[in-house]
Amino acid sequence: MSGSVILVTGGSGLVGKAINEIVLEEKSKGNKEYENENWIFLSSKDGDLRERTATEAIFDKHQPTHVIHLAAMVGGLFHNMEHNLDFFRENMAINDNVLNASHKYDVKKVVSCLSTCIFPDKTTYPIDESMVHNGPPHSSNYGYSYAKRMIDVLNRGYWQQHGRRFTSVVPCNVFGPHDNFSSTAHVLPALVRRMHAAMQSGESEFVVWGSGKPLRQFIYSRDLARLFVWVLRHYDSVDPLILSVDESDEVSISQAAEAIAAAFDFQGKIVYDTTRADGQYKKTASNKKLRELCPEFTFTPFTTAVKETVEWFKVNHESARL
Ligand code: NAP
Ligand code: GFB
Repeated sequence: MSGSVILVTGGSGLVGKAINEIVLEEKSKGNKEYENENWIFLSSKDGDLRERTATEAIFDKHQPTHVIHLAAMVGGLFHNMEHNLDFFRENMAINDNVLNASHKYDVKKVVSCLSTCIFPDKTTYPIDESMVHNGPPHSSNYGYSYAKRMIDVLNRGYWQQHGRRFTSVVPCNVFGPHDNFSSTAHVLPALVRRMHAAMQSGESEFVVWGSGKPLRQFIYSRDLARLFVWVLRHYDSVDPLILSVDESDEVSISQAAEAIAAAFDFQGKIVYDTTRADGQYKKTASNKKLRELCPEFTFTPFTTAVKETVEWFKVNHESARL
């Protein structure tokens, strides 16, 4: 897309950093697809996207032709449970401002981000793209879920009323380098941070919260980044597209904890604190539509991705988001 200006909101986060790395790698390899493309990765320091004037100032400054919209208030189960109102209001404001500015500044295409955790809690499996609005989400994260669902509503409105090509992708749980490893984190980065500390202090026992029984599909941030770039270039439907590993790649929280323990070579005992919530038991999503569109795509094996993330954390933990 020579001459394009691609604005990535949330460009300093887990997914944004992965896209940045992929773009730099492809440009350094001389990949012609990236020739004369200007990629701009934003953080909140560039402007608070909850504010309409700050949002429009960013669009006025950069005049983007394309937008990958990642910026959001994001967090794991426990952070969602305690802040559903904030998750709803902040994400509603960010999403309305970014899509309105994209329309106002005549952006050719926007790819926004939903999540497989926003689907109805009572559902049949596997979940597919047609089910986004088929019932209430899980109670633990209704704020985030409803705000994300409104992206799809806005996209359909901008298409019907203005012919705008605004679409969305639906990743499963994402992990990798540059993640948020703090107390508001998702399970994998939280376990990485806590396991690293346990190794440092020579603990013989490691506590995983909940029963360890819930099931999750985890996608490596670098794989998601590649898929995001493909969607930006080649996917032209307004309908959301699930970007997830296969149903057969689904693992339990216990298996995920074991993989992290193996990556750290932790020899102690893993125990479970069942006084902590489990959240959704499963949210198994089908990637059938993606597989039909990108039959050649290969995902990084889960244990390989965990090992790379753990190695990154060991080297960068002092500058990581803790
Ligand atoms: P993240 O690491 O928490 O990064 C969030 C990004 O949004 C950061 O760049 C942050 O900027 C920016 N941001 C937050 N509030 C902002 C505001 N008010 N104004 C401007 N920028 C703001 O999140 P992530 O995991 O990369 O998630 C990226 C997208 O993927 C989100 O839309 C999320 O909903 C979606 N998603 C994530 C997962 C997952 O498991 N992580 C799963 C499915 C979907 P600062 O760095 O300056 O704070
Ligand atoms: O990634 P996570 O926090 O959120 O995973 P969800 C929660 C599961 O991991 C629960 C267990 O079963 C927890 O009991 N777990 C075990 C832990 N140890 C820990 C730990 O130290 N920290 C955390 N956080 N969990 C989120 C949604 O659901 O999925 C968000 O709430 C978001 O909105 C995200 O969309 C992708 O996968 O349950």
